[in-house]
Amino acid sequence: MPEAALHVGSGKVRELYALDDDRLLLFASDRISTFDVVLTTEIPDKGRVLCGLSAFWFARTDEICPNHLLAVRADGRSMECTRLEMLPIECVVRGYLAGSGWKDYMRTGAVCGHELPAALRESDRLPQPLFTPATKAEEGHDENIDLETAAGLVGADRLAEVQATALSLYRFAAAHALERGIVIADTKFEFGVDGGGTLVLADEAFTPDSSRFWPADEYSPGGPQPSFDKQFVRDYCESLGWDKAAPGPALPEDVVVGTRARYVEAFERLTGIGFDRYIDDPDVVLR
Ligand code: PZK
Repeated sequence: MPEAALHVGSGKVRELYALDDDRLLLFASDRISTFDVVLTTEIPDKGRVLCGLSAFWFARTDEICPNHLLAVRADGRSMECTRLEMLPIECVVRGYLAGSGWKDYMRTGAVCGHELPAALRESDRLPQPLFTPATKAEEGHDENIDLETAAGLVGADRLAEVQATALSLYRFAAAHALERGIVIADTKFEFGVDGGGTLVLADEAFTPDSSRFWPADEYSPGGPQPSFDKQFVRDYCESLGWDKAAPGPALPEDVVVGTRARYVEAFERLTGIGFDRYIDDPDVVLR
């Protein structure tokens, strides 16, 4: 892995290293999580797909918002990034009613303080995309918060900037993805602020780990939708009657191969670039 880099953090499937005072290295492993548990079986090239997709979106959204990407390393799974002061909120945008948004709507008729029309169904497209911030939980699940609470955490002016930026990013990517057969139902951004006070998009962007990707040709609101990337894994785990406690089951070879193919398909559809070309030269997604 990175030479002479200090390990500074772990996500469920990623690692963060310090390169120097100004730069970090974000390493995307091939680990996969399902039902909040990291499985023992890896999906070959999953980390490369996610790193490549993030880099692709960073390159294409630079005019909407500057981002932390400095370089993609030759391994195709490591990003050199600008070190930022991170905002203490998760910036979620929802275009469709799923996950905790659907749960909140069923309970209260609203999502993060946004009142919604009555009689929406699970997975329905929303009248307009919603900015639904959440707290960053050290452990367990992020908690949805209303805009007032979010403003208390980052300031009203910064929140307004983050909301407008997040909605612009989502509209851009969701339209691009839909033309290529993928519904981006929702997505989560993390933003930071650089030394000059400029808002900068950080972390990963529009990957299947930070977003809900649905196959557009199977979209059928009124219930949950299949996941573009993880459905084979979920179906296999459900078929076992696993209690969803760690460590989780090992995956059989056909589930691994099928899941790898779905990640590669997502990459190729969204980027229009052959995955082999990315492996050959990761900078191909930046051009
Ligand atoms: C940062 N994380 C979350 C992600 C992990 C942890 N550009 C940045 N500057 C400063 N801090 C961060 C970033 C970014 N991105 C991100 N924690 C800090 C995280 C992936 C793996 F272990």
